[in-house]
Amino acid sequence: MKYKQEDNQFKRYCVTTALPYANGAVHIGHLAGVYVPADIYVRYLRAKNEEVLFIGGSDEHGVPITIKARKEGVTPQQIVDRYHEIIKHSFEEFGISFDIYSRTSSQIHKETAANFFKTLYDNGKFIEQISEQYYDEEAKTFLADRYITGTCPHCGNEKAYGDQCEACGSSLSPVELLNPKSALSGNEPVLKETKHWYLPLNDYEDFMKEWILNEHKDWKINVYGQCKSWIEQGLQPRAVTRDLDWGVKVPLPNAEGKVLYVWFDAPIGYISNTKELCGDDWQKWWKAKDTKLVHFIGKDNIVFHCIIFPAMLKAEGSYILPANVPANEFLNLEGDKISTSRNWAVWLHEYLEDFKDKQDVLRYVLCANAPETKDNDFTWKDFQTRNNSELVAILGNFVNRTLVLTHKFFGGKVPTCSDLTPLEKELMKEITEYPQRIGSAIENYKFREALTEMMNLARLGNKYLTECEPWKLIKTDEIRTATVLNFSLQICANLAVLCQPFLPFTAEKLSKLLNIPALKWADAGQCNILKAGQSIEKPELLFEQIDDKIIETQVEKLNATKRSNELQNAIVEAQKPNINFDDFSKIDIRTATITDAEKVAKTKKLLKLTVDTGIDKRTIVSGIAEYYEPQAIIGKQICVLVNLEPKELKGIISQGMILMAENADGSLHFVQPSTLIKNGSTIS
Ligand code: B3M
Ligand code: ZN
Repeated sequence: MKYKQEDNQFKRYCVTTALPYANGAVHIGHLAGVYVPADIYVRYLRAKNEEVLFIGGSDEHGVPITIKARKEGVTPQQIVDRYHEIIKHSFEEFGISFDIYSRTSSQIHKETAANFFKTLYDNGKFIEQISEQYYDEEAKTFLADRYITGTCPHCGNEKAYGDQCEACGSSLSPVELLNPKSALSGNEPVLKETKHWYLPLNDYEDFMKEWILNEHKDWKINVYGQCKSWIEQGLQPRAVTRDLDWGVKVPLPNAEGKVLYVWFDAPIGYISNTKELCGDDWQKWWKAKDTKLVHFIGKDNIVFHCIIFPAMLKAEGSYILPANVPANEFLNLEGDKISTSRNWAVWLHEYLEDFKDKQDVLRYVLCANAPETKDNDFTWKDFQTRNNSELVAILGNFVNRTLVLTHKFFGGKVPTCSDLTPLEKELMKEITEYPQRIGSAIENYKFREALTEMMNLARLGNKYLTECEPWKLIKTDEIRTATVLNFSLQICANLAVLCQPFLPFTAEKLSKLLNIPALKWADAGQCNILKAGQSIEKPELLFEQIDDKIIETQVEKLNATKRSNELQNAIVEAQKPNINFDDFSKIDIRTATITDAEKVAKTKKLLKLTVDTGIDKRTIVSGIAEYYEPQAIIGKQICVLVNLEPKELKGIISQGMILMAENADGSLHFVQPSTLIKNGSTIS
């Protein structure tokens, strides 16, 4: 054991969560993977009276942010200002209890990151390397991989990026692209020499083998496995700078146009945010050997937090290393990978709008279904079931029955507990064990298990009520009924403490109903939290049923996204062979107005239309009955091919053809002039 800090030496906890990129909002995948488990962890630690710091913030650098800004014609700063606000606000409302949520475009971060780099540089921890990179001569700038598009050498996709082909999934380097083009000017980029600083990870291989592979067998299997495969493949020097104008400037002379690589500066954001919050007191959170540093992240961030950032900290020399990195796998949505670009997500800020005061329902579902050991799926149906048959039917029901009966039989005062039967004695023993059982699951990052245990206590309460039937007992034995309800109320009080980490809003509500302050973990596990005679508030439901209609609305929202994505991706029909101008001039298209419309009897698709073509009033039979109601289209202006040979359809002579656009899903839509035009005007 050379590097690992021992568990029994920890006096305080520094808990970080991955900094979300400020180029999009936060969705349920982020929440289930990182923020909900981290928040449960710190709320539990606080309830245990531990000294804990909970750090969050936005990651505001990196190329995707500059790309989004260019697309929208605004500055990168405007992009991150917008999303930082949305993210920060939605976390707050959702009850993610950060001690600070700051951002990497702050001055203190720029200084902290630049100083960190400078320290490593001054101590000779980097190597300098010159390499050839693509350069746009018109825009006078080096091109980030994402700014170069070209043909994928593997599958022929013409829109592959310099780092990846999204069609076949292969990762690429920009020089592999055929016909490379700069996204800035559209020109072919040229190769030009550029100097960068590299962290020689290969020098840290032995350290990683010892520290992770030998000493940290306690890390989660998915985390340990990824580290092992990285280390065994051999670590390579990693560039920590980029040619880009958005980021933390490289603090060296002759480094114009160079910034720190976003994955170099972002994790330092944890440190800067600590400084911002704690001032001079920041060091104990990052340098004291008795601080336990824990990074909550998603599985795509493992290498950065387990290998690269620790190598940076090790190179600097005065920092502690993470004691654990409990990364989760991914959460899918209705069977598909969550995707920001395809808008396939449940966005937190939208959830908070659609489900007012239901933060705990989502927190519950995301924890109960957290992708702790494998990818998991979120479905709205499951969301509904977990709400209705677990939160409402188990936890809510138990508390409500207890409160209602206390009011009914004992005027809303905690009744006196008299002689305990073996049933209560057994129950009491069980209750004592819950805080420790739940706590140890949380300490081992088994949040699903912890939540199940908490719910088991509510199940126990329900079973107890069902067995004792106080609503019958009251007729024969008031003293015994008092004991049963006292006991049930004590279980409610225990739940108010033990559900705090998972369901903080509910815990608060329940404590208010019971007239108790927010209690500490150590207060749980006992059956005398409530004193006989103390009054409790009028019952109020902790949770309400979510009915089918609400779920259908959400499912429909997703279906609409799916349809719109399908339209975007649909293949466009190939162009027909060329015609000459003479061919074209034979076509006579005019503006016209529909003056009458009716269904053609015994057909599904046909409408018989009367149209005013400006030349005459005529009949046209059109195959649009599946898309338009006759009454709804009278008065519409349309375009008509008027010199098409008449044709008989179902016994009606049709004189011309209405121009329709066919959407990718096969639906037909009128082609209309953009403003009202005199009927009979030519279209050319
Ligand atoms: N912003 C990547 C991500 O959101 C990155 C995390 C930074 S943590 C220092 O997946
Ligand atoms: Zn490809």
